[in-house]
Amino acid sequence: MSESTPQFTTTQTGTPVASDAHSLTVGADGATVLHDRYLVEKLAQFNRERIPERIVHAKGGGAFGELVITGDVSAYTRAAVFQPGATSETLLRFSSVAGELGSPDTWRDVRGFALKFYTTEGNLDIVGNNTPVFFIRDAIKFPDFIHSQKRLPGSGLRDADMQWDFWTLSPESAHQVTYLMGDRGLPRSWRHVNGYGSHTYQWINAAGERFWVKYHFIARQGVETIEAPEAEAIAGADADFYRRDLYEAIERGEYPTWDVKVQVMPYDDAKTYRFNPFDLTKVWPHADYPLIEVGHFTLNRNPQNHFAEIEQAAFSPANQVPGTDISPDKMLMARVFSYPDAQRYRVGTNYNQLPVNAPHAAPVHNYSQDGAQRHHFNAPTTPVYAPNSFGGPHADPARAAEGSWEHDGELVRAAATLHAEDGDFGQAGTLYREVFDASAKERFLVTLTGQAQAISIDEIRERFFGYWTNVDASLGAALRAAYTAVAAGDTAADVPQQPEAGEPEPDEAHAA
Ligand code: HDE
Repeated sequence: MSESTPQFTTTQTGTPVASDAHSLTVGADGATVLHDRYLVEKLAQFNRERIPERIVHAKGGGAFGELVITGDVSAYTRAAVFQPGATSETLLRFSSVAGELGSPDTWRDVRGFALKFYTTEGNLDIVGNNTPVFFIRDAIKFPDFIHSQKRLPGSGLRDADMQWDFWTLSPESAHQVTYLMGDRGLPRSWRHVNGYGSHTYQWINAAGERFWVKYHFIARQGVETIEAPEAEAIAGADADFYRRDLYEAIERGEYPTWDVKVQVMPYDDAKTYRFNPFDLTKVWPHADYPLIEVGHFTLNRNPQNHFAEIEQAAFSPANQVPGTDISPDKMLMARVFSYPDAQRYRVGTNYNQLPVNAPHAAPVHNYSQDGAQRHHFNAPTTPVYAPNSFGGPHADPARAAEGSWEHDGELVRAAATLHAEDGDFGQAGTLYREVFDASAKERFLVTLTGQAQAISIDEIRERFFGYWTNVDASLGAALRAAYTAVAAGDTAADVPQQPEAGEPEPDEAHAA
């Protein structure tokens, strides 16, 4: 409790109130009079405490910290945030994808890993997940994908038929679904997940040379996972398990740290690389483009107010800084529109004026004005239009000179087509055969067998077996046998064990 002298309760406009426990009534317990201004204000404010939850990634939590650059990547980017020795205040929000605001943290899901670096050149947001790829490669399917993962319109219930109908009709999903149904779908805590920018982004160095990069955030505390029975028990006992873990760890002074690394692809490689380097369902094998050290960030400060600083936090791939930019990844281009649109709807048109979303280390100079809840405004002497003759802010010629890839027809054509080794199942198979160890493969088979049992429509279940056979033929056979055995009432002991996986493809060193 506060040590200071107790303050009088006031209205929202600072007037001390007569009572916080008794409405203004006729006599001690008579009729309530409508001109009880504080009663009316208190009830009306209460009715408006909720803003629309995020349509995806609704349940989450986060903390603040600091990014420290210990490597030297100045050959690839001029961004001040990534220069040797630079430090930047950081916000990281973790989340699940499909669950609503009150859903259990430990439901099987991909985890959001949304970073905001408050840099001296404006805020840089890297809004990724704990997996390096995604379910689809075209944004037009995103609303459909999310609909299929949420609830049936009639019953309001989640539904395995709907989930697997979408996934088995969208083969590009196989890589990400392999991650999801594997151990990474059940993290031990948010502290024990890696983060990935997932997309290919662009870096531009001081000489204007461009590079393609993929961001990796590697948990120093290690990637740790839990098994389904434990995750289900926790979901019933504590829906906020991950949020509580992160908050209490930071309160204990146990500050989690992630190493920041990048894979760098020379600009022209993109035109001939064996995979389409802008295809979000693919990783770049580390053998092709090894990880380069950039620095690390540590979370060491809990939010003072969860609603103000985490629920209202607005992350967007549109928030880039000089020396970074987006790439011709069509998913990333659609996200540049969608996130600010979602935040204008969810938080309000001036959402970037809220302290958590405003730049903390860079000024704001532009001609936007007014809009609901406008808080910051230009000096009266600043013109409200450009061009002008009165010294108003003007564009940075260095940025205009940077140009970009849009004029490079060969690159845009390369980005527009699938490349030699593009396929929907190759990297999923490599992940299963080369990254999952024997026990992970066992858990994977048990999880998928359970998924097969939850599917009620034979045609979808047949496609389900075909989908996993395309990932790995031996997995598909074991899965069909396991399902058949369980469906026939055999005990788990009779379920065929995981057969030896097929021979791994050469040169498919899958990115961890
Ligand atoms: Fe999101 N996504 N997304 N997403 N996403 C949102 O923005 C969207 C995608 C991710 O902690 C929304 O403010 C589209 C990929 C995270 O606040 C929304 C597409 C990746 C978060 C939205 C994608 C993500 C979001 C909902 C297909 C990882 C939570 C509320 C092109 C690489 C950020 C909001 C936070 C949130 C749109 C796909 C990660 C609706 C259109 C790919 C971590 O705007």
